[in-house]
Amino acid sequence: MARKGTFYSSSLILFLFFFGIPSLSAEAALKKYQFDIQGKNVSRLCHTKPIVTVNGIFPGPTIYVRGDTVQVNVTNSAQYNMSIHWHGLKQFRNGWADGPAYITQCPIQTGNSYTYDFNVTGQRGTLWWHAHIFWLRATVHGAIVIMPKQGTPFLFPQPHMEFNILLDK
Ligand SMILES: [Cu+2]
Repeated sequence: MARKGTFYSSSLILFLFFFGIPSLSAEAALKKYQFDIQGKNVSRLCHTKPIVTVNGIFPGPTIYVRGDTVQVNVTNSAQYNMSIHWHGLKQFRNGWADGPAYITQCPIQTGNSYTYDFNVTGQRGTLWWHAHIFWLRATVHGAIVIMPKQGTPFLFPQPHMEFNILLDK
């Protein structure tokens, strides 16, 4: 009996190996982003100021994800230690990736990198990410857009276009 049970288990594993898990395989994806935190002169309304940015742009890059797993490698080249928080995201079984400095992690020190690795299974919507230490969130922030499953219709007439609006000080 034990052998028979073992046989069934092996068969199931082989089946999953060759055919995948049907409901998950279409969605499962790995999205990788690189965030380089760096100082940059940025102009707004005719004034130029040195600020801390991600990848030299302000606001920072938008993360688009439809799949399950996101990896964001953060390299901190700024003169301030910091962490990144994924605001509003439910960190199911990814608590270590939540990002508040001195709560779930030590801040990423100048010259060091840290890879946030989390999944967004079952979540959707437009949220934002931001530095989670001191005043750095004022300029180190951006949007994270979690799109619904492929083929999921809108709950309203399909919009002509979409763009993100980020409100900051
Ligand atoms: Cu937040």
